[in-house]
Amino acid sequence: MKFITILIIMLGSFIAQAHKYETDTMIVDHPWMKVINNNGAGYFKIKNIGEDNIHLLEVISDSVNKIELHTIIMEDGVSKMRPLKDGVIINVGDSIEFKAGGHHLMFFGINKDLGEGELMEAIFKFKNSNDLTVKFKVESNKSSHNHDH
Ligand SMILES: [Cu+2]
Repeated sequence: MKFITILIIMLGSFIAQAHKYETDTMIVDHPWMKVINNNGAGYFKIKNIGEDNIHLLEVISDSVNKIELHTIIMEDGVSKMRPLKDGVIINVGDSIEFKAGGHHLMFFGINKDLGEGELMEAIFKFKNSNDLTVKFKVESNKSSHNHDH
């Protein structure tokens, strides 16, 4: 019984969560976000399937006053957030996961009412390729994010 329950939860979350954005050179998999008051954090996985390195410079959105790319570093045994001012480079064939405890987006000043499960549009800006519009799905209720695609 427990197994079946878990299976149903997993299937349900798979159907509800799976969304991705694919171009000739990259796959952005399952962008999702947590919202806390007017701020939030964004997560996704980006894979370079092209023949050149990809340089993600920034992410912008009409729904957010300011978006920063952050990473988390350990300093004297304490984890601290640091802005990635030069963006992030994804080498050919590599993928980078933006996740809790690692690289992530910070959303400062969300100016739109976003309920659980709703989508927020954002634009990824790259140094060497076209902009990519994606939608972050609000999943604030999730404490962790364990699922397979
Ligand atoms: Cu941060």
